[in-house]
Amino acid sequence: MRAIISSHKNFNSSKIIHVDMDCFYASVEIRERPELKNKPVAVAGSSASRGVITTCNYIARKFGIRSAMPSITAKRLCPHIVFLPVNMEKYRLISKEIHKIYKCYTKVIEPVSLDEAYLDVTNSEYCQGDPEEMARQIRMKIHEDIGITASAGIASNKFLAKIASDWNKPNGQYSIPDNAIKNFILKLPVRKIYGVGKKTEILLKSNGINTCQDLQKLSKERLSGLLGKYGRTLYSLSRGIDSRKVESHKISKSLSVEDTYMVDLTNQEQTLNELRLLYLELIKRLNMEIYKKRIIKSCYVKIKFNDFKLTTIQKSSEVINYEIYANLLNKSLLTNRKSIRLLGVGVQFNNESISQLNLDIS
Ligand code: TTP
Ligand code: MG
Repeated sequence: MRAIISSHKNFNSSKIIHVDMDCFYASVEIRERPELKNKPVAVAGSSASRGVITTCNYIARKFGIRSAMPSITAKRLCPHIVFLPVNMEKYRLISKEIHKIYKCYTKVIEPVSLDEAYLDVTNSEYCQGDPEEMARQIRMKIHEDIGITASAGIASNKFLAKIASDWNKPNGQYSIPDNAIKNFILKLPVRKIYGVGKKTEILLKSNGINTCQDLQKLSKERLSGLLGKYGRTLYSLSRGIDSRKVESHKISKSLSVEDTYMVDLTNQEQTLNELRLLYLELIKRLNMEIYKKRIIKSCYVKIKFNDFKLTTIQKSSEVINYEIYANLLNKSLLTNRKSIRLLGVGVQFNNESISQLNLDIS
């Protein structure tokens, strides 16, 4: 008998689930080393010069340890912390396995990163169309089949679903039914809204705006005056309105690889060596199935200096090779003599046409 897809009583229009693994890289590593389950664990860069923490388990978080913190700081906060190296290949494989679970519930899946995805289950017949039950089952399957925990958020749009998945973390889920949006949104701090970074938060706070309730008091025009085009987006988001669709075939505009160094890079030879490592990783990723048919439009190098000044230099090119990146880097080093904290290499894609990628691994 065909199950009836109800417009579920709590979600009248769309039903979106946002799923996010708990301390993803750390959970994967601990899964293979259960003796570490009750110890503080951090996953950090693989070499001494890359000692920045990617993530840590929730025991380590109690000591104040966070992503992007230098390992040395973490060691000071928690001397008995266990460091484990990053293994991207492994995380990619596990991410694929997790996606197989999602596919049992819907075809409309938008991956955001290896550990995060939006699922549009509006037309899904499973669990009598109950998105909360679907989220519970998905989380249970991830736990049983993969051996890690995930959190989920359920709402009628992406913005609220994402906020909800963070609400009962770790290993929890939270729903924002349509009739609860109005109250839920009022107390939400502006920093929780996507697109509001540090600078925007400071600007809003200096205008006495701390929560969505404060934002709701401003007209569209006033918000546009403060923040340009994004002001109009904020006008909607602060009312819990978000019309972005879950896009299962979203085409990325760029791909990049970067690293933050615990010890700044100070000489050209060392910097070029690190650049080569990043370049090789970029090539590896470009060879993945999803990028193989993309045409490159330009190559770029991103540098953050030790005074936190950020610069990006790019060159139009349909081919990519190490020399292009080395030249871009050297050009930037001619005008900047400061030491380097972060280095990144990337490509921008031509989104109009998709054909064979031209790679040169020299
Ligand atoms: P997140 O989902 O932001 O973090 P998390 O899964 O580790 O923890 P949470 O329980 O809060 O969701 O990121 C997913 C993975 O991305 C994370 O496991 C490691 C990686 N990552 C970095 O490499 N650097 C970073 O600065 C962050 C934030 C994440
Ligand atoms: Mg996560």
